[in-house]
Amino acid sequence: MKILTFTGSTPSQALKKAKLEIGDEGMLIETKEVRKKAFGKEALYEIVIGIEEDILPSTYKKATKPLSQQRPLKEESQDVLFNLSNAAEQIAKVSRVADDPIAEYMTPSREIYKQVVPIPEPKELKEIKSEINKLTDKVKIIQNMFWDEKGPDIASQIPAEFAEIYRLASQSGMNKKHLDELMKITLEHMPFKMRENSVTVKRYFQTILRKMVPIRREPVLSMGTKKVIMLVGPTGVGKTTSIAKLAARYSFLMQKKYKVGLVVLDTYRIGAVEQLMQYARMMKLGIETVVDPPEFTSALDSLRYCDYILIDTMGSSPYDKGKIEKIHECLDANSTEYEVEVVLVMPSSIKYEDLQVTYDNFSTLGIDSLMFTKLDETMGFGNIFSLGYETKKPISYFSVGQEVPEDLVCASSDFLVDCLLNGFNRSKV
Ligand SMILES: Nc1nc2c(ncn2[C@@H]2O[C@H](COP(=O)(O)OP(=O)(O)OP(=O)(O)O)[C@@H](O)[C@H]2O)c(=O)[nH]1
Ligand SMILES: [Mg+2]
Repeated sequence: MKILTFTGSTPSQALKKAKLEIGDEGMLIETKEVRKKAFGKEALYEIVIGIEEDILPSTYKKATKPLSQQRPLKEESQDVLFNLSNAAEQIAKVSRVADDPIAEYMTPSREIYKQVVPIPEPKELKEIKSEINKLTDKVKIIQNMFWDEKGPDIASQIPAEFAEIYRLASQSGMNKKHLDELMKITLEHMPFKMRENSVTVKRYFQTILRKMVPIRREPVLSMGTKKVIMLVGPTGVGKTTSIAKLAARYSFLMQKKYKVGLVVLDTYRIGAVEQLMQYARMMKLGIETVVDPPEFTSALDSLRYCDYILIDTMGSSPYDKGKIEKIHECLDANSTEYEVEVVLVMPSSIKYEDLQVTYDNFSTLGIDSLMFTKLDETMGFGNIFSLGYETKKPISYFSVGQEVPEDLVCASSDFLVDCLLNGFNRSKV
């Protein structure tokens, strides 16, 4: 790989010069401020670009003579182009003759700055120059905002243009390890051309985010097939409300109207059955209650005429192994031919570590998919990404409010990415 440096009064100007000289294929390795803007003198920035020798333009190859044969730099130009591997020796020489290598670097008479590279600057470039400069400045401000607070990890290695999305994602509650992995993938695969500004970087990052989390498409039931769905999860997360929303969706809101039946396992708590009974009455749905596990099979059998059977369970603290065990016993007692799809319902308003503990405790039930509730009550959505990414379990639905049936959304990666980058917006539901 050839290591080349380019200079300019702004980083974007230096980058433009690099692109004119060697095209889009290079990799930006470093940007540094060589000289601050001073009275009467422009600032000077240097960027270091690495490029595979075989893709280095042939015209460029010819233009770069060995340093010892290059012409001296013209006084009026600060455009310096040299090959770092050869320059290593030269830098050693410079440091022997000067205390301040940067000052020497700027001295035209030194051997190291031999070639002036004429940089044609088309009119269009001039026109977009000021826009790019403004953008670069903004990005630099953001970069500085978080660079200071991070240690020497990936955050300090990522280019300035990534600062905005890095900050957004890290403030979203995404697990740090996942975020770093994501940034690494983005950095490795993002075409050099897209790195120019934070808009294209964000667009690319969105694509990667979309692929991060598995999503379960809502199935279309073929003739004669049935679906039995059980919602499990901690207390008060919205299981019963979600059962009511799903029941309304399958019965009335889809193109095909399905027959829906309900089962309540939560018979220990006063009011639990009554809550679902009310919805069942309103929607004229069959409902069965189960007190002991052996009754589970007969409850499913009595709803044999239904296309969808939705099972509400008692809310249990993730640490309450007894209640989870009771649900397990019901599943074990199922002697019908129906497979029960177990959906773990969790609120999006708790942090990733708590989601993980919840998942671990309920995982003994064999979780098939995830449902997140209360998206309307949170600002960060990175925890959802992290749990989906870590468990590889598909997300089936989102609950976005208390209203039955409207506050239910079929999961989609576009919706989730939009929530992460722009926040939850009811009008987009
Ligand atoms: N803001 C908001 N509130 C919700 C959402 N889903 C449910 N709720 C509310 O959360 C509260 C608890 O809902 P339930 O459906 O009873 O929760 P549960 O998981 O069945 O609770 P237990 O049966 O006690 O475990 C109710 O006040 C619901 O209206 C949601 O997506 N957003
Ligand atoms: Mg309930």
